[in-house]
Amino acid sequence: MKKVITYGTFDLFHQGHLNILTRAKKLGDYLIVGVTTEHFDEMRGKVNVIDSTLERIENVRKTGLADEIIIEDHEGQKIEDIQKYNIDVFTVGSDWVGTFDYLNNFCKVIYLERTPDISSTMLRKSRFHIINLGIVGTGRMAPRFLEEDKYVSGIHIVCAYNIEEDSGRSFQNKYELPVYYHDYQKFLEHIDAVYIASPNETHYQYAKQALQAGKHVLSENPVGLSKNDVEELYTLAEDKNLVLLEGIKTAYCPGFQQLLNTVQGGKIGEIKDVEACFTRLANPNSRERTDENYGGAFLEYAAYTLLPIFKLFGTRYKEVRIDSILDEKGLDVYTKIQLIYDQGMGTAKCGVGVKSEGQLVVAGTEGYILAESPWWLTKKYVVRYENPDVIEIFEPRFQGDGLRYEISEFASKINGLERNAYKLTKDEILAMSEITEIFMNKRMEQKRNDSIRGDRNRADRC
Ligand code: C2G
Repeated sequence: MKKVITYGTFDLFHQGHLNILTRAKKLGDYLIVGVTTEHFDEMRGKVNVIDSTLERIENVRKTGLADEIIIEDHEGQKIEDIQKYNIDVFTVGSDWVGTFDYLNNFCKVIYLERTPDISSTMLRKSRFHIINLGIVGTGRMAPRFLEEDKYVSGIHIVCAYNIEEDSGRSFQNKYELPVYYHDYQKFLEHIDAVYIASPNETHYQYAKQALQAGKHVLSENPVGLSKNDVEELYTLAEDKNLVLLEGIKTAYCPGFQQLLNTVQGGKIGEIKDVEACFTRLANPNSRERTDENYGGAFLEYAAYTLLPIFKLFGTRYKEVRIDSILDEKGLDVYTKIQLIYDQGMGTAKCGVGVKSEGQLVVAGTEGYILAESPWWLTKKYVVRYENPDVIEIFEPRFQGDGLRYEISEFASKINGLERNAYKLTKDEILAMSEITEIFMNKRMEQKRNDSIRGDRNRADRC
């Protein structure tokens, strides 16, 4: 009996898929079809497959052409399968010519003519219209966004906006993307959605204008500096049926979701303490170290460190205490936020001029979870117990620099595929903005005191 094997995602099953399976079947007596898992597709850069693995398997089954259907979930599996199933022929479409020649060492490789003018990508595009997106701010985040966006189909970056013409122009030259200066409304007219990566204090205004103009918003954190402002933006988005997503990347990373599930599954008993730390020694000339009003450690990293605390203890804390170490300009180089709950406590530490161990520790009554730096991408975490010899290691999937998960969530929400906001809830964002407001008020008060003290010193000298 001649055995044939072929593989595919088979998303939005179409004529091209049917043709290849029909032809593959004719190459032998027994056809095995490998259908990819979401995990495997993500590993190879296909992030927004629409149909679930089960739906895709069902569609292959319904053709009646496969004698056996298997799951493909890891790199290197093809060789294993060929040997395990005693395969004579491996076949795949002509879009892969050359790629699988190495399998000739194990069986015969045949590339079949690909059906022209049809593909899952085309169908995805016709089902969901392409989202034309504009980037606000052409600083450090914009190039990263351009790079990671390539892995999310359905979002097309069409232009950028920068109030500063010089930096806009150099971005335009490098990335060949039209950049609008000065006229934000004109920029908005060309797009369906914005990604806001401008300085902290400008997020709110840009987001508000975009929402008022009927555009979806993905904003770097914090989207507003007071609870009222953030609430206003959410209400505006809800009223207009628009997506407003805050760019706290950790929330969308698959590993972070898995870590939360591990804790919530009860592995370490009842959670009593969550401690998260994120520090980076920023360049002394950087915005974080020089902008006296909107720089500093809190505005840079507090949201990331508060996230696991809110996720695990909720947003109804009893007390909050914020302490900062300030530099000579009054900027917080290191900030510690302590939250007291009925059931436990949380500490969030962040720094831009003080270095510490960047880790997340979740302490429970039966053990603890440790995620080492960069825990905010959550590529790995361990569960440990009283017995030091027992260590469970988790290494979740992770691709690129994490931004693609956030972009993919944004696209899914706009397309109505992902309605549930459990990864980052409005409640959590509002609780963060409440703490941001306390911090900003403290900063303002300290500035007032400093200036009164300065005036007095000057008066004393006179
Ligand atoms: N195909 C085709 N004609 C099309 C579209 C797809 O012949 N118009 C073929 C592909 O060449 C592939 C199969 O249909 O052989 C499944 O295509 P996809 O679902 O796009 O899966 P793909 O990413 O090609 O997976 O391990 C996975 C395999 O390597 C291929």
